Amino acid sequence: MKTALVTGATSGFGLAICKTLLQAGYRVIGTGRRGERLEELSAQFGEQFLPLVFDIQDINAIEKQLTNRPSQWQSIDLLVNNAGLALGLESADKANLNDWFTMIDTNIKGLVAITHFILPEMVAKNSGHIINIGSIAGSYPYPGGNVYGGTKAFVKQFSLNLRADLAGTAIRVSNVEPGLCGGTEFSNIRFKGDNDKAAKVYENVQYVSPEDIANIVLWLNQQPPHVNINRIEVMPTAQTFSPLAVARE
Ligand code: NDP
Ligand code: 8X3
Repeated sequence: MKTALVTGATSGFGLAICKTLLQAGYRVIGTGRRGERLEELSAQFGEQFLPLVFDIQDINAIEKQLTNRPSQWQSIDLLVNNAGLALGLESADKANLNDWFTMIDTNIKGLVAITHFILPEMVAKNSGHIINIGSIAGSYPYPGGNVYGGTKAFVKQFSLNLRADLAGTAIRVSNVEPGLCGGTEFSNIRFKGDNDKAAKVYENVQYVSPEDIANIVLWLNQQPPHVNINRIEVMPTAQTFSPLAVARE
């Protein structure tokens, strides 16, 4: 039986990934700040689920929680670095600096801290798979994407550079790069509780669901051990490209 560690398990993609992996027979460690939600999930999922409560921005808390996890949960086969957020959609000159720092601390520093903790264990047993949740925002710039897109570009390049460092090992690394996805709290958080504004993002469009992303994560890990999907970019069929903007005089 495989053991997965999924960050950001309290909602959205992370919650769907936990459910899908549990249904597929994995044991799952789910993390997040909202302990009550994790306790509810623990009651729902039973002993195949281990909740760990910590803020991924807090390096000491990460180390403490992961070091103290029960012995039967020590060996991780699949790490899903999913916890993350966007804050604001203002242009760079109007953006809030603390929002930028929070995105960097969560999407970059939190992700690398978890990876730095778990990776040596995987190298020691020469097996494991790290699946990072990036974004199309890491490849395609858009107005107001500034630091959020920058953090996801980091996640993409970090994923590829991990592959380089892991040459000759059996450890796999994949970066999932979703586009417009609904059914999560992403936009509610981006727009700081303005739920009407958040709802408009998903109006009259068939978006990609958390279950779609969870199925992709499972599929990536179910590939034969010699197959590593480096990057996978996922958009709803309804989302596509536009011409570059030109400011005319
Ligand atoms: P949600 O807001 O629904 O879920 C985010 C999860 O991250 C929550 O479980 C939250 O847990 C956790 N999290 C956020 N900050 C912290 C923190 N400081 N410490 C610990 N956990 C934290 O969003 P999504 O499911 O949509 O997003 C998941 C990932 O997918 C993110 O990395 C996002 O950037 C990415 N993504 C989302 C897309 C979308 O359109 N929805 C598209 C492309 C990528 P808690 O609040 O309990 O701490
Ligand atoms: C979330 C997708 O396009 O809002 O990463 O940046 S987008």
